This record gives sequence, structure tokens and C-alpha cells, in this order.
Amino acid sequence: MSISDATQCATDLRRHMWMAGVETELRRLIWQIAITGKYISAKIHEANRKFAGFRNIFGEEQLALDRTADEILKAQLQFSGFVREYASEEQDSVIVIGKGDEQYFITADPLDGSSLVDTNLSIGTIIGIHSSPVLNEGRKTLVAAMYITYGPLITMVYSAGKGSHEFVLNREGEYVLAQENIVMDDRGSIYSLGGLRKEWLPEHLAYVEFLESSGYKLRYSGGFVPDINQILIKKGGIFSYPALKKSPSGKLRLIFELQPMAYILEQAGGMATDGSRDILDIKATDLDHRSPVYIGSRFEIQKAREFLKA
Ligand code: AFP
Repeated sequence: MSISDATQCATDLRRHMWMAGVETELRRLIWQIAITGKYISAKIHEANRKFAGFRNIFGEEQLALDRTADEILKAQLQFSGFVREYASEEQDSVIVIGKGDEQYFITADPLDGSSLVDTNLSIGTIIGIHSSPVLNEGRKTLVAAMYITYGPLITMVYSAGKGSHEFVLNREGEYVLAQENIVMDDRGSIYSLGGLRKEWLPEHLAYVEFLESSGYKLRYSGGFVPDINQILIKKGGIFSYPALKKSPSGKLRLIFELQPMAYILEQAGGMATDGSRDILDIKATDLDHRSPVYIGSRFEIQKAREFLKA
């Protein structure tokens, strides 16, 4: 039976994963992380209510939110009993949270884009689930990836290596299937670019001029999760945070941000590259490893490779 047949009536997350044949412990872990999104979202709302009208102290609250999201996530992962090590963008080193015989190793950006909280734009949580220690090539260690968007709706996209699927949190607090097996088109019509234009390298600028002369529309929020979500849900386009003159490795972190998103988009038929290598084939050398990125539908990524080679 195909996943599609089997999940016709499997609209909630747990049932969907079960019908899709996701292995028991991984299923429970993904569920536990998805639920954590509810607690993090409650904290975002709490902070916004508490500090509305007091913008000058919002910076402190934003830092506190990052830490709070990290604490909540770490506690939930520890509680799950499935996680041996936790690597978070909020921590300087990998933290051992298990007893030593647990199956999974987690990378997390608990609250990406937190500087946007006061603007009421969407922000998100990004998770990589690995079967071995995380400082390696993502393609060798990742067994699942997921992200949660905190926007007008809370949505969650996960892939456990059998397609990428989108869920929406409903009023009853259940994640309900919105799209199963998302398939991106070969080519899209939007572009989303980070970094200052004056800092871009000539080959990147030439690529952007190609996109602009081809009629691509600019769509950039400054939040990696909603910007990638937009490309996935619109089924095409390109997001790039390129190498910059002052920072040749760009801004975004390989294991916390780029590899989980590359995993999800590849599972939907998209691609992700640093200009020459697939993002998932890059071996992380340290937790702070950064990389330029071009991620989206196939046509745009292949074009980016041609321009960057030239
Ligand atoms: P913050 O978590 O500090 O808000 O950074 C967000 C982010 O890491 C990522 O979500 C965006 O894609 C990127 O930075 C935006 O960077 P610019 O502000 O340079 O456009």
C-alpha cells in the first residue's frame, strides 16, 4: 500500500507517521518535538503581551526567549528518553542529555529569527534528528528533520526520509495534515536573498541579475524558517544567503539551519548547494560551521552552480 493510500484517513500527525511506517522511537520523538512547539509558541505570545508598548526593553526579552525556547526543548528531549546528545545554537558545546544508550542525536535552532518577534513576523524552530554524532556529513547522519513556524498559524513540516509533509496545529491542539508528499516544481518565480548587495561577490551579483531579468519576484522576510517555508509551500523559487566580501562563509549555520532545511527540501524534490557541493555533503567541522547557501527548486539551484563556477 502506498503512503498516500494508507494515509487517506490519517490526518493527524501520530497516525500519519504510523501509517507511513516511521519507526516507533523516531515517531515518538518527532511527536514530542512537535508538541514542544506549542509551549514555545505560548512563551512568544506571553512575551509579546507583557512587553507591548515597552520596546526599549524588548531586546532583553528577546534574549530571554531564545534561552527559554532552548530550555523547554532540552527538557522535552531529555524527558522523551530517546536522545543521547543535544547540540543547540544557544549552547557553546554539545550537551549529553541521555544515559548513553539512546538512539538519537539532536541539532536545534530553538527560536530562529527571534529579532523579528517584536515586528509580529513569523519565526520558527529548526530540528535535525541524527543517528550518530552530529559533526559529520549531514547526509550520513540525518534520519529526519523538521521545522515549526510560529505565524498566523502554527505549522510543522517534517521528513523522516519518506517525503516532506506539512501539518497545521488546530484549535484542539492537534497537528492536522495539510499537505502530504509536497512536490516542488522544477522552477519557481520568487527569490529571497540575504546580505547587503554591496557585500555580494561579482558571480553572485551576476546570478541575481539573471533572476531579476527573468522576472523573479523578491520575497524576503529576514526569518529563515518562513522564507524557506514560503519556497516549499509555493513549490518553487530560491533562497540564498551567499558568501560576502567580509564573511566568505556567509551567515547561516550548517548543522543548525542549513542541513535540516536541505534534507526537507531534497525530500520534496528541491536542492541545496553552497555553490559547488550539496549542503548535505558538507562535513561540519565545528558547531559554528557556516556556509553560503542556495536552496530551492532544481532549475534555480543548477543555474546558481553555473554562475558560481563561472
Ligand atoms: P536572528 O535569529 O538573529 O533573528 O537571525 C535570523 C537569521 O539567522 C535567519 O533566520 C535569517 O535568514 C537571517 O538571519 C537574516 O539575516 P539578515 O538580517 O542579515 O538578513
